Amino acid sequence: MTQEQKSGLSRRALLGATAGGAALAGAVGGGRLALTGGAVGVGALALTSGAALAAGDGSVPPGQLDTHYGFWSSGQTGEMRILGIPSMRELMRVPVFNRCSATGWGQTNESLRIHQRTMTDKTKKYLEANGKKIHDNGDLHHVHMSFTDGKYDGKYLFMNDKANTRVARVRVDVMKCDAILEIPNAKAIHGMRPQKFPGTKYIFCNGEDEAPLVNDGSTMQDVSTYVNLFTAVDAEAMLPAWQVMVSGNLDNCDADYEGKWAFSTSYNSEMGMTLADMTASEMDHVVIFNIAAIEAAVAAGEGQELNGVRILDGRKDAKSQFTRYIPIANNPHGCNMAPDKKHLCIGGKLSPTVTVLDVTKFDTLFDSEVDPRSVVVAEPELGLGPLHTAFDGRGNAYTSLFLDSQVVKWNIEDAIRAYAGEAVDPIKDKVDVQYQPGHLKTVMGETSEAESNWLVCLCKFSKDRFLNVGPLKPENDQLIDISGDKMVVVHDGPNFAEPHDAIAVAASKVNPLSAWDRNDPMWAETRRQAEADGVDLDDWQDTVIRDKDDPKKVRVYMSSQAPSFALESFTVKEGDEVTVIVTNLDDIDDLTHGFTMGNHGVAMEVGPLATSSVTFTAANAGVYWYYCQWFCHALHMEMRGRMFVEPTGA
Ligand code: RUQ
Ligand code: CUA
Ligand code: CA
Repeated sequence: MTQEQKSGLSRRALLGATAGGAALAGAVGGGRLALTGGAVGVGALALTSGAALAAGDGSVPPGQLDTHYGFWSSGQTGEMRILGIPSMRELMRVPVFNRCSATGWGQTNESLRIHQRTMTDKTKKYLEANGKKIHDNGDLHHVHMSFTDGKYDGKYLFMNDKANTRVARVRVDVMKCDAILEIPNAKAIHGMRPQKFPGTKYIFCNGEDEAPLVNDGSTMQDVSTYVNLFTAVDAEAMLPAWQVMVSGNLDNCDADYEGKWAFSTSYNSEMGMTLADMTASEMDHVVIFNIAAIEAAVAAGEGQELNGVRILDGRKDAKSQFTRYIPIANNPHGCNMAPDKKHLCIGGKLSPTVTVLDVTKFDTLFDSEVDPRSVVVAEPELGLGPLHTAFDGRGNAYTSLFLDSQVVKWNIEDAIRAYAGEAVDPIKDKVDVQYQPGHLKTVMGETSEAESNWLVCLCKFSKDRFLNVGPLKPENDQLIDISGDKMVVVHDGPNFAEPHDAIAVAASKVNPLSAWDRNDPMWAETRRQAEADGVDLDDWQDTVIRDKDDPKKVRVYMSSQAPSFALESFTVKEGDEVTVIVTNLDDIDDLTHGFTMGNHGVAMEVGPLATSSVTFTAANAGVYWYYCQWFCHALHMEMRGRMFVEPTGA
């Protein structure tokens, strides 16, 4: 609770931006924000200054820790970000689908192996033709944590890349990406969710874009050959488990709390190829996937195998037991399972409604010829452009209204009573957000342990909320206090492209290490090579090895210990393929070194007790300095050495 809210004066009222009602709303929310002594003492007059307002928003005092981790996707930036909640302080960026200058992600041999592990032949051919090793962009929409028994288990974070049809995994213990899977056959993985119960055996992945199943140019114009695929990924192996062909495309998805179903929205049931065609029909649908029926058919070898994955036909015409289609109005979008383990909420997008489905009734859809809409138990009209829904632990839902630029709080049970004919208004509150919200998340709200304290609302536009930084504006992650009857926006958080989605996890669930295990699987292959070269990575070393079979290849092993590298210089020849392997022998908390080779476009992070390696060709004779680019010591600037590249023939 900020000082201005305590005193009943909202920031907006002070700035004269909106009507007085907002000021009253400001006085109601719960007092969860820790107050600094300074904030308490600030007088009403001082509130008009920017500094006083900022102090009021700094909800977690310096030196104190947040109560929750926020894991943010970054959309087209392609990385995962970690923020503290409620302070909204950015704590870390974890490169995944992007190229990172600071850490060398996308350049180190360890990261290249992760990128290339499941690359399809088509992608390899494309990259080779374009002189590239990997796709170094991505469109990371959704981050979700692995589950055990419907609760976050703190083991993995999974995320999608819509741009290049991939899914990645981040290990929570080290907060690094350890697996990237390019999903064959499907196109554009958009919605992505881990199975909630009994645990995350599968990651469910929606293919959004339609294309011929065998996309080899033979049937490009014949849209009747286009399909969309729903993919289940084995979460441990990070390999595809099975795929189901569907009617229409797939947008967002979620899973139930019994391990029986997965569900996906489809905005293009029309299979249209133009905007007009995609929005032509009154109704689109939600697809229900019957996991047990699919697993049985896969085990029995039904369907077809393509590029190593078994594909079942779950399209409407196939009349299988794999899927059911529930008609939903007009281009639905969000797909959110409530923590009551019963209700699934579908955002109407072009329809002002959220459709509530009772997942405990889904069995009936497969038993007999029932009306598929019989599982709809509520359909409250909430406002314009409902996209996503979040939940608290008190039976309330919070839906983002993109067109209205609002968050609407409504009660699920009241919506069900209203749908049954009772005269009850399910809408409890609405709050303006700035501006055009997409995703929104409550703390632990996509698990059975939903809390009722904070809501983060990820706004697609900030417009006039921040200093102008040019034609490209930041976006705006807002923090909303939902502890009281009224929602209160308490914090604006400018964010670079794009705060697409986020989850908020209690800090007790997340327990990362402070130094690497020396035998971490991340550099198993590097260690194998070191062993073959007779190098002990656990010892202080300074070894230059020329490959016996391929004398153009040179491996340079060195350790780093603040403030020096074990090698003050090394010598190679023009044209050599040089691999530099650096082991950080400093086991002190927060002592990261780096290795940057001047004028070679080469830089990597070497964390405490980590081993990192990078390969480049020494193309020009001369002297080149390498240095440590992570500040590590008073003599950090002196942590450098020379590479001598001898002219060819020398
Ligand atoms: S979808 S703004 Cu990519 Cu998450 Cu709804
Ligand atoms: Cu080592 Cu800076
Ligand atoms: Ca449609």
